[in-house]
Amino acid sequence: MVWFTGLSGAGKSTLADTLEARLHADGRHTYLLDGDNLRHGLNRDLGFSAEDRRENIRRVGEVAALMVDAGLIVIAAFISPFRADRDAIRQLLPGRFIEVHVDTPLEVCEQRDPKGLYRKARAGQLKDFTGLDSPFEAPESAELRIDTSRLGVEDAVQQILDHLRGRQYP
Ligand code: GGZ
Repeated sequence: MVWFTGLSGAGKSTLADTLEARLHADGRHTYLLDGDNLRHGLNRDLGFSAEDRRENIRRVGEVAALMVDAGLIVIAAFISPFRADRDAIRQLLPGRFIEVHVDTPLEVCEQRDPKGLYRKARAGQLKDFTGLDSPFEAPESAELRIDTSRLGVEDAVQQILDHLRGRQYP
């Protein structure tokens, strides 16, 4: 599976969508898990406290492992701010967990602010916002690191596809 981690606005969903489209075009069976389809259903009881984020990622990891077992290429796009939580999923999927750190600088994410969430958080209307008053623990050994302020979407996705092919994935 390909696991995108990074700040809000870093470009995780855009990369995940484009990667999925490219894999589809190649006839691969994929499933995309992201905050949007999970936090409205399975995880709708969870907020953004550290405890809830941990539970969010734990459930996503379990679901992803089931889907990988079923033979799908699973793509996940979550902030997933805690290293220990991401590492736990790596343990669940030995040799099949490809971590992509979408390492776009906070200032760029904040400038993009596609949903106005950084503005709200700065105004004190949104608490526990990642990168501002809630931590993001950067990966220490992600398989790939992509800064979308320096690399275009198509080039970034090509880099991920090259990595997958190099591993003869799946
Ligand atoms: C971070 C928040 C918050 C807070 C709402 N902190 O850019 P988005 O809007 O579309 O994606 C973010 C999404 C994060 O959900 P995840 O499930 O990926 O988070 S985690 O892995 O930390 O559990 C953002 C929006 O929800 N959002 N409040 N306080 N992002």
